[in-house]
Amino acid sequence: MLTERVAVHAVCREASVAEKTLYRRSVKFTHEWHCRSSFRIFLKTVVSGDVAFALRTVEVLASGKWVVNKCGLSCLDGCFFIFLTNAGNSKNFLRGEDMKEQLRQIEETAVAAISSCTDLRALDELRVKFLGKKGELTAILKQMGKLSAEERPAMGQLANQVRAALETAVSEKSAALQEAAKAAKIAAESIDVTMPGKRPAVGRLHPLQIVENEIKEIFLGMGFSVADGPEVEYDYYNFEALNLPPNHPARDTQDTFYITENILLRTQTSSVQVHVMENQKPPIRVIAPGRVYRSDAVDATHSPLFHQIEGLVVDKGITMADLKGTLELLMQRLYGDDCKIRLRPHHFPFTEPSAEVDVMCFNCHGEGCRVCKGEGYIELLGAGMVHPKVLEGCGIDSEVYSGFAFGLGLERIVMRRYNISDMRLLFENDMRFLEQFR
Ligand code: 2U9
Repeated sequence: MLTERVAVHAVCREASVAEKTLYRRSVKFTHEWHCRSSFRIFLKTVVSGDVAFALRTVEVLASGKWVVNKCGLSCLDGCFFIFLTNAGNSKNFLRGEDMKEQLRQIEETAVAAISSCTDLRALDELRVKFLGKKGELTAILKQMGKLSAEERPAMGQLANQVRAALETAVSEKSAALQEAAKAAKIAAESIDVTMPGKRPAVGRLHPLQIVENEIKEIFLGMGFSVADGPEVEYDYYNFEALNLPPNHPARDTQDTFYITENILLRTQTSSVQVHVMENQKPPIRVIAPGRVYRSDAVDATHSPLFHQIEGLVVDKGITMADLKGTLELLMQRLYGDDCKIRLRPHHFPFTEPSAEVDVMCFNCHGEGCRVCKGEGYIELLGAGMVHPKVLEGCGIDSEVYSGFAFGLGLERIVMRRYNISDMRLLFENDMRFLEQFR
């Protein structure tokens, strides 16, 4: 078929100028010019100056190698010039084949990334990256206009297929991730109802409290009340009212914690009984448990803070026999019915007569052993008949009323009962020690 010859002049600033002979009418040609860098190519009629045909796409490949191919050109007359300008972006021209390749690559990359996605946030980022308004697929579709009219329909269909494939991949992955998250949540929150319950940590009573409660119960059973009073006390109630005049050695500061000239930490709970006698007319039957303070160095048997339980009975006709009977009952309740006590004459300023009270050794029952150092008895408390001056000082007529009083150190009883050799164990709050007691 004869065709007119047309001349195509390739004007390429950097490439070798190439002139190729093309053929008219349904001209189809493929030529390769090699340029050093990517260029933009225009096909344009020279004679009429206007485009006698729609611009045809040509591909200038990133490698600088470019191809003018399969351009269905029809030209009235004149010749074609190919102007090469450095477009800087060979992507402005897209051959159908390359667009297909890009779509295929995008689908391959996206589906791989979506399927390896591990969380919903990352999945959404992928969705935006590929399918978003500024996504990679959209970017390609925006170049559809540069395709030939013949290529666009098929390319559009392919692009839609790719979009649909990616949207399906995203929605399937999203459903799978949501299902996995739900399953993980259920697993994390699931409980095995057959598991045994967690026993709540329950506290226990301190051994001092255990023995104090036991002694309180014994005296409550004898008709006593429990009295309480301040630990920071006036000198009067701690000493003077107990027939301990000023300058008495017991008042020495090496034995007592003074806060001011006449305010101190009580050295015995006797002050509580004084308050009771000031406020209550006989009969009086009280015990006064509580903390007391003495300026002692800490060692296995001494502590500046320790606990006492004192007792006081004031009524008409109270005698030493009442005192002995009460204390013997106390010890029998603590150490057994066969327990006996013995009184040894002693002196306390606040009682007359006074006695040290020994309890039969609960280990050898009076025979003598290592525990009682061969005595058969162990000293546990002091007692006596309330001194008349003390009664009078509280407004109680000592001609009408009499009374007895006693005082015991709680630590001493506890250490004996539980065979504790060091008093410090009672105050250090070591759970290994405390957890042994119920
Ligand atoms: C009043 C009158 C008299 C309380 C008594 C003792 C004997 C006694 C010590 C035992 C060990 C203190 O803890 S300890 O160091 N106590 O020996 N106490 S008579 O006499 C009183 C109490 C209050 C109004």
